Amino acid sequence: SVKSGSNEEDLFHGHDEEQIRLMEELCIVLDNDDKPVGAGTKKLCHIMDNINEGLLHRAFSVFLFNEDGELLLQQRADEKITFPGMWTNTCCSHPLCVPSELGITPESDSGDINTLTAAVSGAKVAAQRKLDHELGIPYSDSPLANFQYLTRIHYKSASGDETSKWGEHEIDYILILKAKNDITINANYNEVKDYKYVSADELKVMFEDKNLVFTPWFKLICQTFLFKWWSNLDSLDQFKDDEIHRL
Ligand code: DMA
Ligand code: MN
Repeated sequence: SVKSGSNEEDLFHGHDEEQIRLMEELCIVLDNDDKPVGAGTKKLCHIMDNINEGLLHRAFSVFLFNEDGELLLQQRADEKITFPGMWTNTCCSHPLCVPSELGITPESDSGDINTLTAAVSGAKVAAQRKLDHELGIPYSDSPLANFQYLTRIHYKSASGDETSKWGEHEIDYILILKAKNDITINANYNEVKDYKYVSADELKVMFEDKNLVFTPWFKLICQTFLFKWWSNLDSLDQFKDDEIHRL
């Protein structure tokens, strides 16, 4: 019984028009094993009442490192409906329910939609699109072949306190992008309030600052995997797996 939000006015009250419009995007709805079972609007997929009934969707998280091994962080715009103003990894969003982002091509067999290979290639296409949309990073600075897929993370989190109407429940594809040149950035301030490159030590100092708030998925990834990956950027293949880590 997926709810469309009992009171439309109330759900979107005071929110940004552009961000409300983006809630019409079609996300990929999943079963617990990451198999696509349908399409759901970004709005329906992020309503906590639906999440609490088990609604799950596909997402990706990009970690972009510059040539000095610093990680590009972003602070989410205050206009974001979910997790506004929070610091997080370079870019996150959802592969949409379109062939290129489901990872199917005209040559694909009908069964390919259920393969990890297809899902990974769809996530990379979506990642390239959103690096451009959020940070103005041109496609030439994010060639699909340069994304390294590492693993999947399944997590659930409310946006704000437990009374929050919005939240996340995703299987999140982790993609690493190691820049081979200076990356052009032209931030879209409807998406991103601020951004900065940090070393691992600088990030740890940020975590001590009580004025800064971090997204729950970024904190989970930091607590589990990030620093291991970060100190082995030249040998990331050892961390690649076919698992879904339930965090
Ligand atoms: C959703 O990110 C994806 C993850 C991994 C949390 P988001 O809220 O930034 O998505 P969008 O930019 O599409 O609003
Ligand atoms: Mn989501």
